[in-house]
Amino acid sequence: MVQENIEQVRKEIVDFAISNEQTLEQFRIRFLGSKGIVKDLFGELKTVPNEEKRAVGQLLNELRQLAEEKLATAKESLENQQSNASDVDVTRPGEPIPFGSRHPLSLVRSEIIAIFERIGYTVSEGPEIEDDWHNFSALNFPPEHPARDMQDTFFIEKGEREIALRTHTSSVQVRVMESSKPPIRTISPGRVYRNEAISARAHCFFHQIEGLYIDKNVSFADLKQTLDYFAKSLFGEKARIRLRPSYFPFTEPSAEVDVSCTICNAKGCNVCKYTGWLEILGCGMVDPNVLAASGIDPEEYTGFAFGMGIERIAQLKFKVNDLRLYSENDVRFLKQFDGVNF
Ligand code: 2NM
Repeated sequence: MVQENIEQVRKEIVDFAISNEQTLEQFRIRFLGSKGIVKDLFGELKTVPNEEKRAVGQLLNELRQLAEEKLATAKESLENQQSNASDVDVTRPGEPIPFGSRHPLSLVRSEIIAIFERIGYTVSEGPEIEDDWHNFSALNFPPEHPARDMQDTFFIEKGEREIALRTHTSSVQVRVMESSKPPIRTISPGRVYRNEAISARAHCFFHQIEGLYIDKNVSFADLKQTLDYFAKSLFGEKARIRLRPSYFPFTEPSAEVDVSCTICNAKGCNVCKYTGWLEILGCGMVDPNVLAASGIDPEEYTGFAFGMGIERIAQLKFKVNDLRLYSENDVRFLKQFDGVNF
């Protein structure tokens, strides 16, 4: 019976294992060749009674299709195996992933923090969005001080509750004084905001580190000694400092601090404008009003504070002449700090 033969051949086609080019060709010849089984079966169609021809013909067509599909699929998968084998070396090591480098401001911040940690300072941080109390009032800024103007400060809310982007990290130190008892030795690194037009020498945000030391009998001499230690640690043993009288609302007396020019060793060059000195920070004895506002008794305690711009220090260390470079993320700038470490 042709029908029985067809069923047997169908099984044979399904079970036939094609594993390489030889078996592929054997399969083709056996089932689909000009003298192959499928052709033979078609030849037997004439022996089938007329009323069954149609049904048997249909079965034969399906059988041929099955064989053709199996041949095509096997051929394709063999070809894929070959191209994989020739093009891809699975043992080849991967492409190396390029490492980034640390940002110069991050490098300088880490170095400054490490210098103060060696003499017992801890790091404190606080919010960038501040209220008027912590950014201005507690720091002895009078109500009409120009820094409280929209022109200098980015205000978020005006009126009853004044909320602004902090203009210095002294606001963090007010929070530390409010929440802890002396002795206090802390440095506060962070981003601060000023409403200024962006240029090579000014930006609407920059980074500060401010320091605060409060205890019984803290003196101006302690401040000078601390800053001298700091300047020598940062710029080398040859570095010297000098203090010039200045004014800040939150300190009295106040001073600006210069370091001997690290470029020309104080002989005079265009970086120090032939003065031999570079300005690096501001400082002073914390005003008794600030201590009192933050809940510390100025009769019992005294303290000093100082503040510096990280961009300014990085500019001196790395000779960066345009502030905008720090925030443009140009890899040609950033990759110059690859491998720099403190
Ligand atoms: C400076 C200069 C002088 C300063 C003052 C305080 C606080 F909170 F104690 F009042 N923190 N930082 C200070 C003093 C900052 O930056 C140029």
